[in-house]
Amino acid sequence: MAHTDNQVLLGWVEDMVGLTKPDKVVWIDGSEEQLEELRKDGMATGEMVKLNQEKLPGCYYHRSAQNDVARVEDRTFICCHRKEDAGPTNNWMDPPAMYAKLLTIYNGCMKGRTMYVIPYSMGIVGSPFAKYGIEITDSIYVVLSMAIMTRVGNEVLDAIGPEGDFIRGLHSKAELDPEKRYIVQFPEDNTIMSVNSGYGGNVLLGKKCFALRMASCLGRDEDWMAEHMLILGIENPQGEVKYVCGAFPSACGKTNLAMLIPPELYREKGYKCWCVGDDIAWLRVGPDGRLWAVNPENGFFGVAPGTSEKSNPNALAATRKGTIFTNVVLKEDGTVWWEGLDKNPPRNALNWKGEPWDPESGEKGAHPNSRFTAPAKNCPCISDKFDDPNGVPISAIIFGGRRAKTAPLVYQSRSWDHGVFVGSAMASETTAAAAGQVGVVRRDPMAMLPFCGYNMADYWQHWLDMGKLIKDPPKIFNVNWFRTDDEGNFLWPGFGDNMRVLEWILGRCDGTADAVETAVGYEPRPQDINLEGSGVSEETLAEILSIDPELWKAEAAGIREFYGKFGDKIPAELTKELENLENNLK
Ligand code: GTP
Ligand code: SPV
Ligand code: MN
Repeated sequence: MAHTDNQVLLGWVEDMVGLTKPDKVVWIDGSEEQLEELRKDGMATGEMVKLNQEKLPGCYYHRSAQNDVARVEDRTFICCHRKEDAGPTNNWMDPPAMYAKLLTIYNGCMKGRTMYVIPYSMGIVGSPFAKYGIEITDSIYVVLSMAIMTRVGNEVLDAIGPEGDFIRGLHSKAELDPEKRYIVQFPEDNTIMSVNSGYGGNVLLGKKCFALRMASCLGRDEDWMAEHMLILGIENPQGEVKYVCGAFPSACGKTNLAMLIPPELYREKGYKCWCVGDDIAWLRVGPDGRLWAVNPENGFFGVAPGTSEKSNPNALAATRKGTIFTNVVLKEDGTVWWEGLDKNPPRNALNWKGEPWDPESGEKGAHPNSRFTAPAKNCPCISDKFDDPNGVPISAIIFGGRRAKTAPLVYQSRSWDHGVFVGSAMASETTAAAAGQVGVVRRDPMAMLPFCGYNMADYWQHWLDMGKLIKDPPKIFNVNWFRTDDEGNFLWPGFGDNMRVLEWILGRCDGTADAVETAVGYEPRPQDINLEGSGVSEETLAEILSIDPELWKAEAAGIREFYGKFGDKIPAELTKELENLENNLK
């Protein structure tokens, strides 16, 4: 049955069979016939609901357990031998203790169930950038989702070959018991273990567990970077395409920026945007001394609420076929709905919990972290470089987050090292993408707080070291689309209008845009951003660009306190940048 004679791989699968004791083992070969069989099986168990095939061909609906709707950061662990290597921002347990705990939970957990063995690739199979994994799971939803989000099947086993290495991933829904839910990375053993969850990021192990937590460790050891970043191509009227990466925390706008449609004014001139990736970038130094990015994924696991024909028509179009919708509203006609899709909440529909839903009840129909799992190829603005094994050269790195007051619309760092400081000092209001309180400001360096597989201070050092390896480094910026007025209304229109900020950013990269130096870095003057047709006045823009010294003094104090957690591991370059900021604010 197994299309491999890799003895290490076969031996590990056999061990996992011995541990979890499934009734049956099925190897995922990547064929459409097998996936179609699994969709039927999923419908028989109720795990998958077939949607209206005329309106949404190849689309299915899935509901997670009600206690299992987001990543669980408090139950996510980095298990390496030295606690210090996981650092103060990760949960840690000694590997033997964690293995002992997990083996008890996994023992016999697949009795009466089928085990699926999914060979998958992060990156283009056979390309030098690709890394391979095997995910074992007892969830059909996971198999079908992995087949959208990654490249799966026999070609991956061929690429691994008889001796090749791979990341081991064991997932079981087990009892979906939140008290026994664990998402565990063992970076020193190339192993991921996830149990008692059935929700996206906890169980689609190629994504955050592998492509960020494990890969960040590989990047540290092999001189590359695994980042929580979108990759966007911006084509000017001359047909030249420049690429940028953007790191924003979960549910802070990566998918939206990655699929941006420029305002009419720009489209008329001939500007176009192309999506290379919406969540994860693997970055390496190219032979030309520039930083090159690939998107290791093959699909989008996007936030549904707020996605509309107006806000993100490209994402919406991507979900019109071959997509799995999770925890959205299920309509009577077998289509789907969520808050922000349009102004017509459906009657006679079921909410994300599967209950009859009254749109007038004031209760939300879709879960705030409901999502779509859509093939990247469906996206109308997918880049022609999406499948290019070399990736794309990066001109700018853009950090950002949700800040009601402190951060200005955009500023540029003075240097690579200062840019690393800006990334390390990122903070953002929490969102529904993770279990826990929403809307509280927390520090989320490089949008990697929940995803860095090692000590964050060593990670910052790695960024500084990479800066020395890149001959022609990208310029580093910070943006904030979320400044509000005193009533809490967003001051900046965002979405397509973010093109206006991108234009300034690219202008800074090629030396054509003006800026003034402020306490935090280089900022545009209001007249440096094209506001034509935006409905934003220069006065409002001046307000969004303004820096309140008192808020920034508090910000600097917050950064100093955060740095304090890392003791003397903080790179001297960053402490120097912090002192510089403090002095500028005096
Ligand atoms: P993850 O998939 O969790 O990593 O999220 P993401 O960073 O891709 O976020 P996404 O683009 O899905 O956006 C999340 C939410 O932010 C949605 O509700 C959007 O409507 C909202 N959003 C995105 N861009 C903007 C913007 O420019 N302005 C405003 N006001 N809201 C935005
Ligand atoms: C995020 O939370 O950043 C996501 C969704 O992209 S998940 O895959 O659940 O992590
Ligand atoms: Mn994400």
